[in-house]
Amino acid sequence: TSMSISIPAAPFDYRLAPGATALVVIDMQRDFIEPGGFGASLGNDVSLLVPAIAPIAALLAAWRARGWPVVHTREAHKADLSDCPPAKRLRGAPTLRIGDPGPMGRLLISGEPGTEIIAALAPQPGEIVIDKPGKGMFWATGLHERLQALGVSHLVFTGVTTEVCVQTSMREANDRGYDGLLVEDGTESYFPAYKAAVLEMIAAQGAIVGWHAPSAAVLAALP
Ligand code: TIU
Repeated sequence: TSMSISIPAAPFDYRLAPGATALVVIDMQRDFIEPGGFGASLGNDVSLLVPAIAPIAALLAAWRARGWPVVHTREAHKADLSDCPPAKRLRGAPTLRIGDPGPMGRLLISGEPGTEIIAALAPQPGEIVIDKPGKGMFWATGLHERLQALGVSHLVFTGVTTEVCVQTSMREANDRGYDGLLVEDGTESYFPAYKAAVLEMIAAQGAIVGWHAPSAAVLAALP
């Protein structure tokens, strides 16, 4: 493999391993970004997530041009809900629960229109696409083994929402030995203050969970 490259990041430069760094796009599915999905059912303003789309598209183009690994995730359960713990389904007071029929099909169920990744970020052949029953991308997905088989050691994170599925996935990755970088403008939350807090938290104490940098810094550094 080639030499690592340096990206200006917080709390200090991130060393990216060309070819061994996967771009991770978390849950950019209609359920979170479009009206009538799971995110809206929880009472959220889904338009807050839209600004992440263009930076992610630019990063996808860069990774595809280099033939580097790309991972897309969807938060999606089996149709019989056997992988959805009641504790998850019953939490909160949503207008619709996981598995209930909504305007885009059954909420957070694999294969339903709402769980489709938005057209602007549609996966291409050869990219890893996983349906995950948890907030984190490693729980019950087999993803770690697939990334290990590809020799992936570094993960560049994008997607939604920052403090729920992105942060959980980044922490899961950290515990499995990956070096993770969160792209500041490639992630959004329904709660801007939570996004800001996550950026501070992950990089605190000497990158205790990982790094963060804007997409422009990542793109400018790529060989
Ligand atoms: N509710 C919320 O902010 N997020 C989720 O439920 N899932 C993801 O973050 N993908």
